[in-house]
Amino acid sequence: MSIKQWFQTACLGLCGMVGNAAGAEAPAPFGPTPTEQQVKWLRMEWYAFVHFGLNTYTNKEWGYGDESPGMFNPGDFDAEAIVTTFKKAGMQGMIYTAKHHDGFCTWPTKSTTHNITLSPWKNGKGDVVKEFATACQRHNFPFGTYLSPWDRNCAEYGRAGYLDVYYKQIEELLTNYGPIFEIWFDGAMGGDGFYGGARENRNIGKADNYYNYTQVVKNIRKLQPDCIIWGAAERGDVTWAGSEKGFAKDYPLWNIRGQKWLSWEADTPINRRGWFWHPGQGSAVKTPQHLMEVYLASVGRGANLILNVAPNRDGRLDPADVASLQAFGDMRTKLLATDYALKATVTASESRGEKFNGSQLTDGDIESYWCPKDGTTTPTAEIKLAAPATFDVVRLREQIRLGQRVSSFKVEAWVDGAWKTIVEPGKPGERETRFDGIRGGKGHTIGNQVLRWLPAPVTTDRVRLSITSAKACPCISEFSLLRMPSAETTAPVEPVSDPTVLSSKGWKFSGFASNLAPLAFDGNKDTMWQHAKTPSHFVVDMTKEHRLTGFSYLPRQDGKTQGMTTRYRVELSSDCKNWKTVAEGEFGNLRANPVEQHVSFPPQKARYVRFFSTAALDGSGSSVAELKLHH
Ligand code: FUL
Repeated sequence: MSIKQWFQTACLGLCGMVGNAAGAEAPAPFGPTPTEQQVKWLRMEWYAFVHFGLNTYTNKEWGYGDESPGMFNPGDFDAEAIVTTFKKAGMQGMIYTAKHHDGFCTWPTKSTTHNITLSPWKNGKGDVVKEFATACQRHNFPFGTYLSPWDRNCAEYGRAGYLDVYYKQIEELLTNYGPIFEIWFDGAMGGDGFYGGARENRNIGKADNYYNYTQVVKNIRKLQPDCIIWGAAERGDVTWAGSEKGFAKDYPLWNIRGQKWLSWEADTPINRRGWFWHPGQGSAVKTPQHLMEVYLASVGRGANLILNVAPNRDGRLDPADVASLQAFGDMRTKLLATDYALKATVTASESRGEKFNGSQLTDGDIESYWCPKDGTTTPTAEIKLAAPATFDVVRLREQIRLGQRVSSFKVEAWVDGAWKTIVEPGKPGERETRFDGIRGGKGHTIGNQVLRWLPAPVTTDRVRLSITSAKACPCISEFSLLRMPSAETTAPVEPVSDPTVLSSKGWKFSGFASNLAPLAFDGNKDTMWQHAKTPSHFVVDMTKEHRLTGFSYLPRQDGKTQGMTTRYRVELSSDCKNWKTVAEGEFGNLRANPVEQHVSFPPQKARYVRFFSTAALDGSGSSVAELKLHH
């Protein structure tokens, strides 16, 4: 190297350093920031939930706690097949219900005898948790576990003695099965149950006090510091996104609670019948298109999605669920496969130095980010594509390691010689709830990522991003332009026929509020039979004898829970005098998931049906939105 070259190189290096020192320092973090584990977790986006236990065999969503372990016998269970199905669909992990509210432990726990050692499966030597954990490890697929705090089997539930049992269960699951990426503590707490034979109602008061979640969190951190803790009265890392429909609460979505970073997880079953597998559920599977909306309303708002796919009584996934999962998975993979903004040239209104300039938006590196100087909260960036492209989804990501900052943004496209707004900036106070704004939604918060599906595809080679409000200088790591795959590219899901429903034409009604009883048979989910008392009942006269095999019940659908029937009894008669009970039980989990419930009973002939609402939610009153009698 000549002296001149050496001097030039040294000068460039020095100037670079000076440049860096003057303007290229990273901004200080703003507000609460996520832990490394939370960052990693958010980047997983979506994973499977697997509800599989005694309820799989009883057609129930919530077992009472007195079910026999003898029923659990999944002759064809294949954890490997389940894990590879999830992986193939693009899921990033799975969480298994090691124990649901019925208290049955699907691993050979030392904490209670109500466990899998009493099941005929593998002659009492089976361990579902182990089989899933091993298959996951083999496929490098993160494994997590759900352990219901509410235990309707345990005699000690509601007293101090149960805590030893519960803590022991947590310890076993976090010690014997390798790394657990997430542990789930359910929110359903206390109520009636078997409780070792007491068959009574047990109220635990404030869950946080009873379970001592501060202690639980401490114990978990000691055993597995990398494990994400769901729930635990918000003492953990992640909280429930507030529905069991898969949408993340409201949008805008902030990951901030006071001084703490708290992320959101939206949960939903792929099948409308519930979290556990139910006979004949095939036709109730959600379509790939619907799952895409769920994805946009959860991951697309900055949360994670946990999608339940339940094994059947053989221990296999339902083919209808698998078809829809795979079709949605393919759709998602295609959506994310081509980013038309990748490597596009970016001219930003401002940046705090080269390391933070506009091109960081389109470099495909999730860690680098574009950031203006401190104090600038409304910068803009023009993105020039190498060639015109057609897209209809815009994705943005913030560098969340530095905190969540952006409250609203706008995107424009250069169309026919002018800037046209394609994502309107959100205004303060506006909210998208449920599935609102899935198409044509506004630009509010970003967080880990936001996906905005435009009302129609746009073709252009120039796009402009404007941050319209932020709490501190925005740090935007990625800007992408994507194309939603068309619905035709997805595999069709074979419909499986529902049980045959009797026509209610000409039927007569008596009993309480019998003038409203026809509303439970009118095919209109928005009208209902209701009566101010519980228990209550009405009588159906089908005017002639039918062979009945079961019924389905749709709880009230108006968003209210008061008077929602949660316990029922069905009696049949041929003469309206002598009655025989054919079905009796509980509709579990209606508060969180008020979906249609199906009950079968041994076929019986009858002309009269008496439906009893024996318990209901939230005070007195009984209601039924729809009742269908099956033959
Ligand atoms: C709810 C439970 O009550 C349901 O049965 C299900 O496990 C769901 C994921 O959480 O709170």
